[in-house]
Amino acid sequence: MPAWWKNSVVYQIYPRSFKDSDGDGVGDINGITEKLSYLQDLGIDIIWLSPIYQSPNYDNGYDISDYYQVMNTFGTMDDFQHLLEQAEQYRIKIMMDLVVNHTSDQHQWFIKSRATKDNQYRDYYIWRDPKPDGSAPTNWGAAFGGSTWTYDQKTEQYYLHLFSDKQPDLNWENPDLRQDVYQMMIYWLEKGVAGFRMDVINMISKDPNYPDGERLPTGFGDGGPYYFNGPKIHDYLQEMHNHVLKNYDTITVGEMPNVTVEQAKRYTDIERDELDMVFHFDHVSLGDGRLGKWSPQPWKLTELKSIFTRWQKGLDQVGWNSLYWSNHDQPRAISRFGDDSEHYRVRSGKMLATCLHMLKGTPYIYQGEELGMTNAKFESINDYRDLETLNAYNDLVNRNLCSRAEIIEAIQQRSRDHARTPMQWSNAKNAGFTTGDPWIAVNPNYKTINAQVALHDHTSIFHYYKKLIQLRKQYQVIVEGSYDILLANHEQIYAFTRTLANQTLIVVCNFSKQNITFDLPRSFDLQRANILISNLSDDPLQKDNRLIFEPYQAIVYLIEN
Ligand code: TEU
Repeated sequence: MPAWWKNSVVYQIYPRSFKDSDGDGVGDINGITEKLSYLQDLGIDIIWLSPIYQSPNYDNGYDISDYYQVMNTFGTMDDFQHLLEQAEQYRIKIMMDLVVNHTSDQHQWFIKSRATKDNQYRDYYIWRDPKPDGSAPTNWGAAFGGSTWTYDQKTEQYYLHLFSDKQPDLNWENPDLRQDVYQMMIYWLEKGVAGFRMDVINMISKDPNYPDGERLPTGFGDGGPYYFNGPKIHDYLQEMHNHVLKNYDTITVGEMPNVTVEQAKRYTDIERDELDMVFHFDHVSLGDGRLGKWSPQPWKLTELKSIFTRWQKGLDQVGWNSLYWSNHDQPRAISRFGDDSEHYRVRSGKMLATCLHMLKGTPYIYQGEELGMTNAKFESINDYRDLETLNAYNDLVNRNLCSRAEIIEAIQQRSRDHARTPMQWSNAKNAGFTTGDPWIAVNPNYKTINAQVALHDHTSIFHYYKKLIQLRKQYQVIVEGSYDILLANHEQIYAFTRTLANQTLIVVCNFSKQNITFDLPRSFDLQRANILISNLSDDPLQKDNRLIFEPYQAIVYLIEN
């Protein structure tokens, strides 16, 4: 019997933008509780809750100042306990977001650490002397711009921060720090949470020599080889398993930028007692240019298919895949991989859902994906809130690395804020998200794209996701079937099979705006096939397995031998 999380579907909630119950313009925990019946109707099994801990919200909760307190804006610990209890009534589990590569600079640990050079918390963080010329210990660039080091006048040392200067990296070499993290995890598991999504967990082990990296187009050095998948990462994860996770029936997923399939096999091999699955970034990095996501380039379907095939085949016998198109850091899936025009938004949204949910692994639905929410067409930089976006807008132009027009174009495609506009519940003011002033503008298309419309339209993306989730519960071939690619070199059609015992699924998705004629191998007798799900009503089958697919058409055939 496969582990329970292998045939589950996870729904990610970014609490700040999900539902505001008290009119302060920011989503909160009681707003989530209000919407549990909606999530039960969709059919999801697990909620991944982005951080709800105390935070100054410099990075919207990914900068934690107290792991044991609920963020005041989101509510109280009693509100969270009530959410847990209500979710259990709906048979929905809740996994927390574990952010332990760094804390907020307002965490008590860091306040004490930076006070003097010889207190017990000094080594909870990573302090280094300046180079002889007074410069930073390494030439590494931070994810949110600038150097990864900030000089502290009081103790005359630099501290490391791979993200922003308000997110100092924790020193996992320190066993006392690790024990404090494990105790905190136990605290939340004892409350009844089902597990953790672990934020950039493959960055917690750094090369102790802190060497300079190769120079990048940004002007900084590439520190990646010295902090991604570092020397002690497996020791730390196995220690975490032995001190905490082995005592609970948890789900764990490690967010891992720059992880390869081979490394993921080690992280998720059940025999190694580390994690259940990982989030890789290979597909969401498609088209990244010399400035990464801020210089987006065209991408080809054959590249996407090659990535999915590498991960499907690589983890088929050892480990397990997570499956996602978007999350709180990524643009909206339909705008990124589909077609958010009025004509093709719904159809391409269903096509993307078909493709992802028929792959082998645990699917993750990001809030609003089931409604076909799209990128916001913000015209002004003043509409954006995300520090990563705002830092890029200022830094890249000020350092003449791109023009103002180029960075605006890139932001309109890739800003994290596209995933963070308020959930669109109805055509009421502010899309029914808040009775107050929303912390970020609502996407103007909420009048027509919202849950109220979707629930009453049996042809909506919502009901299509609902059916995909039901199929997963009904057909074990979707959960366990082995994957093989078809038409690998086709630039418009993504076709693959899933096989288990005498059942074969043939999944066919047209990722293009064109009518496409193509032939499937005659070894599959499509005349005998049943159509499990389709995003259009018409049958594309001509004679001798010749198919004519309309733009963004998707079909899943089931053949039973
Ligand atoms: O993101 C990790 C990460 O790699 C980010 O650089 C993210 O992928 C990038 O912003 C995409 O362009 C995690 C969290 O998901 C993110 O929200 C946090 O800001 C970040 O870590 C720091 O905690």
